[in-house]
Amino acid sequence: MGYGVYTSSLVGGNLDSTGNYIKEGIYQPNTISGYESKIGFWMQLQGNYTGKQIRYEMRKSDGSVYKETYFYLGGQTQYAWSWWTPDFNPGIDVTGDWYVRVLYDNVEKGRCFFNVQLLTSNRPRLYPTAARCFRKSDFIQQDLLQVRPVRSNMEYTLLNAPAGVSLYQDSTVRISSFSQPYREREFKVIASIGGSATLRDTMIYKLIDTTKNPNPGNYLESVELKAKLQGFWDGNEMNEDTVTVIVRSPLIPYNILDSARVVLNKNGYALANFFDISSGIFYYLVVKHRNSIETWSKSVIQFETGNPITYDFTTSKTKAYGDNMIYKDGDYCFYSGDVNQNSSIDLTDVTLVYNNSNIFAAGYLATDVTGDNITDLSDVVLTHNNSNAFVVRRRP
Ligand SMILES: [Ca+2]
Ligand SMILES: [Ca+2]
Repeated sequence: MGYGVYTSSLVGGNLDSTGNYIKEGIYQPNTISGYESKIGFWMQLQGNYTGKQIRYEMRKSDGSVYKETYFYLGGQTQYAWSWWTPDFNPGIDVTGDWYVRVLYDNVEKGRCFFNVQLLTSNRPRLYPTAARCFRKSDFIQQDLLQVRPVRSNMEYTLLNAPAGVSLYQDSTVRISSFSQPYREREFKVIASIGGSATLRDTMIYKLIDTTKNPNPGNYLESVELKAKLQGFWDGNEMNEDTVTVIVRSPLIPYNILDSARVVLNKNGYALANFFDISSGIFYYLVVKHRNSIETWSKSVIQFETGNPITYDFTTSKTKAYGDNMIYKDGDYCFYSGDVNQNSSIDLTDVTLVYNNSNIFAAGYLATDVTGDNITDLSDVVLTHNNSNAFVVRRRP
């Protein structure tokens, strides 16, 4: 499990032989700390050796067999490989002096070369004690995570964990209950050395509530959003910025059911994912931005299982509830200028922008309604125009 780049310790090496009957190769990796539970063997043979057996033996330095595995070469391929997942506790027993013996089953004269790779890592790796229980579609109530190599200063954090999942005494994942509204839910445990962005590992858990109907709904729901921000859009490109996409109930009081923070790119696109809603049910889609008027979808929408839906605000002002958008350079845009996010653009906002423009305030500020990281007269003018037009939020 986990992300990132493995550091491969290459042992063995290439063997180029034109001799008769290569029966055995001995590869001496010397001392290796194999912290991986998975050891990769990879072999390339030139010639058709379909059906031939390749056997790998891990032997201790005294010659005794420690573990062995084998596989048969498939047809029509010159390449063969095998993953071997020993059932021993990784990071302990495999450490030491040992070697790999590779046996060929009657491989004929030819040119052979192969690598045996041990995958090890310089960064901490997480191992679930109950790993087998956490595979897809399984659900257990507790798992103790172990980290190898043993490090001090480890930090454990949960990411996107649903309610009921907690970390106990740092490294024990506890799932107290799973009466969730969704059928599937993924969450992550991240272990890092002192919060390091690189010296870390991620364990992914997938919880599946098999009591819930798998179809429709209760999966990840997504919307491909297109929206433009009036001040940020110059008719050619938009200055990128973060927005919050909110999914609300279709009925009074239109409760917030889920939300996602995404970046609208220069074309006004963003993909927003939601975990706590279902397909086949109607929702309002709401977009909030630091200095735009909160804008609601014209009417309720439905998500689809398995495919993102598309919602494009830019094609018509009628895409917004109350037709609450302004046309600018080819696209309909969210009104800019609600600097204090009180759902109206008025003199208060103009004053805030004006004050910052007097000192040419630079940086990521709410008063920068054009998104160019400077608050100046252009921001004042835009906010002032929308204030004169009494722009306010429109919602059901
Ligand atoms: Ca305002
Ligand atoms: Ca500006």
